[in-house]
Amino acid sequence: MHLANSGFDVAGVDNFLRRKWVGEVGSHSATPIGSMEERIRAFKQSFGRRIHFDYGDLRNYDFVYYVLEKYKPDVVVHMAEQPSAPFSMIDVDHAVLTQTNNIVGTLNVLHAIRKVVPHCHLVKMGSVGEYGVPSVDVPEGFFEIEYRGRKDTLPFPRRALTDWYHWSKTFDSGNLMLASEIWGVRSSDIMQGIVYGTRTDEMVNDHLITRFDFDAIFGTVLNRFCAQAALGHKLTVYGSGGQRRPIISLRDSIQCLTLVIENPPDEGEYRVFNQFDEVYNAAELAQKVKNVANKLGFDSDIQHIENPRIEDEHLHYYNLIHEKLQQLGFKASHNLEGELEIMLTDLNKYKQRLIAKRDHILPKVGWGD
Ligand code: USQ
Repeated sequence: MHLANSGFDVAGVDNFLRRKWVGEVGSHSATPIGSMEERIRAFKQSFGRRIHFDYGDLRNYDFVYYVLEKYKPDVVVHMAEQPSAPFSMIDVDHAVLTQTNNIVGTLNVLHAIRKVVPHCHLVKMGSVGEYGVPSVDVPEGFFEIEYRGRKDTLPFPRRALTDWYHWSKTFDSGNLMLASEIWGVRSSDIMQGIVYGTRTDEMVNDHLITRFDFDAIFGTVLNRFCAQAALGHKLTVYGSGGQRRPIISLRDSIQCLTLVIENPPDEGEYRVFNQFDEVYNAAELAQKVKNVANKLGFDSDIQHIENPRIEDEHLHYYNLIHEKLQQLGFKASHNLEGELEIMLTDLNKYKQRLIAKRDHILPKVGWGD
């Protein structure tokens, strides 16, 4: 919506697996989401711009080829992946589904770009979780290394977070790098932190609002804490809460993606952005939500529960360099507290939808199960 509103011609592609999967794990979006036809109509009414749409699955190469042939895009923004670590840990079927969906979809996109639109810029949503949590500074993709007296510039080692989902993203990154090297595909690989927020500037009414998951499988930490505060559920910090993660608001994520699109890489270039704004640990995030919620009159409290994940939950070193987006002009558009206030106010409107799925707040999938 932001790109269409900025003058780009936009065509979307989706097979609605996200809403199907959230339904399968028993939950729903806190915000009510209409059909794609309704949403496109509402966008046209508010902004006078038409967004094109095709229903299809990236795992089907013929479909990917067809849709690129139909629109001949200058840019493909690929966000069509299974994005949940807990979902990938449910059992072997979900691990295989996550990795085949993500890796096969990306391979099909790369091959179709090569055949149909070889000069197209691929913007691929990766994850900062591809790096894991190493005890040294993490550069934006590449670093210079000297080993046994010789020097080279190499990809920074990916020792992803501890789940099959984050590893699927590292495999994608390798495939993007290879396509650039052998075919000259130009690509931007976005190592994005955890996104939070209920809206962007284009979400001017309920028909245009984005989905907001808060269940233990598809909800991400800050969104979950806000939903829990709005619901009157204790904020569920996993373990001691020392695990540090980078975060970025939805609004700023869109700002960054727009900058990446407006500043394409050279022919054959594979480049990496570390895309986030601030870093906190889970306990600090819970405290921030609690403070804002109490200020707004919600009765909110924090509870440390047994960590369902196998991860380092104690205070640890974590320093990711993030300069390239700032160099392109990125500036955080707000402070965290301000955005939390907007989220809590928005979520309070949908309290009945939160109450309806209260049973899906506590985690049921364990890494060691
Ligand atoms: N956590 C809690 N309480 C909760 C939920 C999570 O303490 O109720 C903790 C988790 O233990 C974890 C951290 O918060 O250490 C983040 O968990 P998350 O579910 O918000 O995020 P994560 O699994 O790391 O994955 C999410 C998105 C994924 C994206 C990634 C960016 O689901 O698509 O790639 O964030 S990052 O993790 O920074 O790589």
